[in-house]
Amino acid sequence: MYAGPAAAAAAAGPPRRDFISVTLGPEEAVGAGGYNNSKAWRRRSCWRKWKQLSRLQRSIILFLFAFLAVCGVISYTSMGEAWKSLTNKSLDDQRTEQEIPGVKLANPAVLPAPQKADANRGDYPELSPQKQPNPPHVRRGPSNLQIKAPQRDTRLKTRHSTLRAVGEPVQTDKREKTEKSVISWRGAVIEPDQNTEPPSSKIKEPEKPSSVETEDQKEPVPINERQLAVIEAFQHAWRGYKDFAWGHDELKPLSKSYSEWFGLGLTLIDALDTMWILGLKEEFEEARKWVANDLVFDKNVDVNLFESTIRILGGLLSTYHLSGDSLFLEKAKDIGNRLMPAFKTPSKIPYSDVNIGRGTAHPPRWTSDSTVAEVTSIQLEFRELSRLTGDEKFQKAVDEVMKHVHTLSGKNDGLVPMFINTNSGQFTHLGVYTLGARADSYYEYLLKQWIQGGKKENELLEDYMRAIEGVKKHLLQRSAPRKLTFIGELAHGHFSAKMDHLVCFLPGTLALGAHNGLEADHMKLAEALIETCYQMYAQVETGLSPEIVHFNLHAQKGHKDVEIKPADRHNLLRPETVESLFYMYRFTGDKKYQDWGWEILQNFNKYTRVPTGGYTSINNVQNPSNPEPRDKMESFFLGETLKYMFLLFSDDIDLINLDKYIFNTEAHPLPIWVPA
Ligand code: DMJ
Repeated sequence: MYAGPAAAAAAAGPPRRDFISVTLGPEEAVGAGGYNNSKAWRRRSCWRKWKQLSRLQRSIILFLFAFLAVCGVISYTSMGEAWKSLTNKSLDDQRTEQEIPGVKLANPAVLPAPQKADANRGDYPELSPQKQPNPPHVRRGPSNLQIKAPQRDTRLKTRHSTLRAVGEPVQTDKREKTEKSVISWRGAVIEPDQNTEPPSSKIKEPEKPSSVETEDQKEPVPINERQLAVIEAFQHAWRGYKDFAWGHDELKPLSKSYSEWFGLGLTLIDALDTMWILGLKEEFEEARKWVANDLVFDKNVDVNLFESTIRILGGLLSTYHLSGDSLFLEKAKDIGNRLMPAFKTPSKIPYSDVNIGRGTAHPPRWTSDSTVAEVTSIQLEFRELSRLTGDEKFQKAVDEVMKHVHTLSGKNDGLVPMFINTNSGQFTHLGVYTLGARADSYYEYLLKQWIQGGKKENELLEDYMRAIEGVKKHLLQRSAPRKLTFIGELAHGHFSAKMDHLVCFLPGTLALGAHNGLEADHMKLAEALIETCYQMYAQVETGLSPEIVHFNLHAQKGHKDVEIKPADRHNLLRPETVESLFYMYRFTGDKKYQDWGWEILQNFNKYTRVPTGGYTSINNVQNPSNPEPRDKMESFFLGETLKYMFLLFSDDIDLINLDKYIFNTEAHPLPIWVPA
């Protein structure tokens, strides 16, 4: 029917291999004024028009087409990403909802893809990048808990509700639900991700949850009455912080306001992993939102390297490990990078202060010294950051400090002075030795780094063992009348019977060392010292320890072992004794340690609890009728004191298993790289 055009085309020469010959038939109709919208006609007419255009016009059109094509490709890619993340999120939501009915995990279960390790990582033997953690709830957990309902004592539930809801109607169902979710949620996740692979191995993609590993399931240990009391105390403290200090560093519970130190929400960050461990899902979710939306490190602010490392970096890293939520790792990387300028000193001994917005660092205004405990107690955190990111610079910087301090003269049988110069790299103010402020956590981190790294770094162990011998030789004494073993101080050859409450970390550290195979007499010493630390509470009118005590060396009628000077009788809600009680109970199972901790908690409730929310430091532990509240709740009360209380009262050795985790000096658990 439409042969005409085909014939014309044939006459014009060899037919072009195109569709025109077949489909151009309706052209006549067009010529007759009929409507023709066939594809072929449109193509040919376009082609004709194209030919009629000038070269310039054609170039412009081609350029426009190219431009539009590029735009199209770009927007397609970014929409794809957005779509993917939306889809992932909803999948995660579905997954968590499925695994614990009615309980939505705070952990979004999307695990991070850590940065690639530097090419030369092989030069650095201790560094081994982290294998991506399995989403925690795959290992132990929710599905299991659904099958076997946790055994719980109904009496305890009732007590919990009384504590939580004074003046509120009792709602048994709601209460039961809350408690169930608390147990499931927390019990599901406390497994560290350790990596024993050689450092050269590549960082792996996150493993997708496939099935529950049945061998790792176990009956959850029910929360007991004392733990519930800790949860109640935490919630009371948190309420004060939330109402009056949200997003600020510290709560001032009496004036119902806050104080700022770094302006980085210190209490909130310090408390994150405590909430996780206590199973406080709602509080955790809310705090997580603040971290996601409001925590900004790009600020023109000077922060103390040590404090921000142990509280912020440590808190973010441990929360990342417990929750598997990559938000916390991203934030940890950010603050870790911003702290690095501190190490740019002539000696590589870091400055005390860093401006995290400007990237500058400096010592305190009055000196070029740094504190020994500060520069030697940032290692667990920076080493872990290197392992997670594959970026060796963090570990390199802090290892260099330890190696340098290892070689320094000025020690006394392993005991170190309190200051070190950032220019010369030498100890200063020689001749004064303490296990209290400014030196304490040097000793703690020697042992803990050795454990963290799989007990291979012998210099750390040597320094630790030597130091404990130094303690025994120079600082150990017994008081009168009760012959309490205590640790004093040495100043230019003179012994002083002064002991900071801070020193009470030592029994716990000694016990941890003994548990890890060090000499049994370390455990004996730990037992003697923890008794002393307890007496620092028990012998005081409020049952709370002062900041510093002086021990009597000679019996005097009417005098106890512990003397307190007026300037030292404050209590800052510190954790060290409770921390050591926790280690002692874990390793001995002796219930007296739990009972001692319980007494301490009750006395905190009696003398430091502010009815409108929060707890406060007090000025006078010797005056029960007026302990003189100071109007400040330190972040470590939530980060450490209450966390260690909760763990002390627990009979579940897997609730932060000490063969798998090592606590930093702010009570943030980090994985042991090669578990025992
Ligand atoms: C905490 O910040 C840390 O435990 C540090 O090591 C010592 N001081 C406080 C708690 O007392």
